[in-house]
Amino acid sequence: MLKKDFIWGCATSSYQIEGAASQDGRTPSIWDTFSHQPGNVFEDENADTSCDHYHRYKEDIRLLDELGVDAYRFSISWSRVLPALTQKSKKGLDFYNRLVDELLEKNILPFITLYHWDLPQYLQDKGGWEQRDTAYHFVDYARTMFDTLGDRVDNWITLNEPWCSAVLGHMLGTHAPGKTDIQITHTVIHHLLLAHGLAMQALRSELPNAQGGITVNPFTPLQGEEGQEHTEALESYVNFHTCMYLDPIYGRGYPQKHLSQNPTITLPIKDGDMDIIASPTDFIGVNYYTEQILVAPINNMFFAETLETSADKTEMGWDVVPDGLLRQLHWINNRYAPKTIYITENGAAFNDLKNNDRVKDSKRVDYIQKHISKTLQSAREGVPVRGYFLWSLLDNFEWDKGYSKRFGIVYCDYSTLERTKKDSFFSYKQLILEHSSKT
Ligand code: GCO
Repeated sequence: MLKKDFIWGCATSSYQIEGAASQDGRTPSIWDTFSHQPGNVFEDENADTSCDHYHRYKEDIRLLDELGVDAYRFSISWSRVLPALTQKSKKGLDFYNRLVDELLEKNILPFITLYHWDLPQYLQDKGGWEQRDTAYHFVDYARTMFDTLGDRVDNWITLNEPWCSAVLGHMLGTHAPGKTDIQITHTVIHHLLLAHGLAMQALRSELPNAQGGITVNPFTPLQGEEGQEHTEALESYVNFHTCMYLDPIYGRGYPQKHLSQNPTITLPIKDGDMDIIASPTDFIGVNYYTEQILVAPINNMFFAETLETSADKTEMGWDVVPDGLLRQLHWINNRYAPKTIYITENGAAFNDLKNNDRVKDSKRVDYIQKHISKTLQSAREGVPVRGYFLWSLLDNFEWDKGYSKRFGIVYCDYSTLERTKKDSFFSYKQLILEHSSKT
């Protein structure tokens, strides 16, 4: 159990930072396969080495310690610990044992994400998330991790952003496994949510004192123009991109309006599935980066037009909208009344330059400060937000954008792997210090 009312943290994910892609028996994930296929990732980059966190985790934990965080959110590479369907890797499991022990020694709470998009390739070869069996394989893997780390880890996140796995991975094809099929997307959504629910049930039976939840990236855009067509466009958009996940998790089933608007689409629901998916969670993880403004029409890929605004933009081209975080937290709280919300990711990419061992990332300093201020405002206004995890500790492999987008508060020189603390590292440290004394 957490002793503090509000926890401060940093987040990363396995494929984005670990490297050591084929070391100690690790087998490929769908992201290894995808990134090695030409044309999928910016400049055909991959994360074979990335930040080499697998070998440098002690140095990275020292950075977390210096930063003064209460908690560290990281994910497990499934194919590192289970390199084949029925084979456990002692070396792979030992890496996470060492990582957790090192964190605990520094008094940093581990928050583990079980699935941050790196499905083992051997499961993709059997159909991946299109197959119901994958949900059951996920639970076997989750149990392995509960057995291995459950004596020391109390906080578990089943999936990170199932929207990305489903929509980017199976509808838009910009993420692994690179498919573009709307029916498959829906099949995958259901199997991902089933996997989440089954893992929540396994967590309750294996680790009754642990806390569990899921991390989502809700879309709660603003309506750009008055009028019914715009209201309807917004509703359809939110139904497909947000409520498809949160409604079933909170026991409301899938949004019927979305299904009736798209009568050819089917969901592979079996008896009892919706109860499994609605298994109670202890918290919801929210990843927030930006807010969009929408107007009609919605095209056949369920995307509405977003309005160009004059807001400052990050290197991803995303508007900087701190108030959007406040609005989103209230929206979630009003609609679903979760027990606890953690901001499991928030941060920004900017074009950072290193000069004489200094990275002056004043835009990131400002971004972080403003979003934390809105997070704390939401708590004062009654939203049960109990923690903030900055994305990310290190610059890392930003999926299809490769290394071109830097989100870290620590700069990574990818040729030497040297880490340099950016100005935002020191300002976040200061913010943690100031706020921790108050909570
Ligand atoms: C996500 C992922 C992270 C990204 C981060 C920046 O939210 O997309 O969880 O892995 O790197 O969000 O885009």
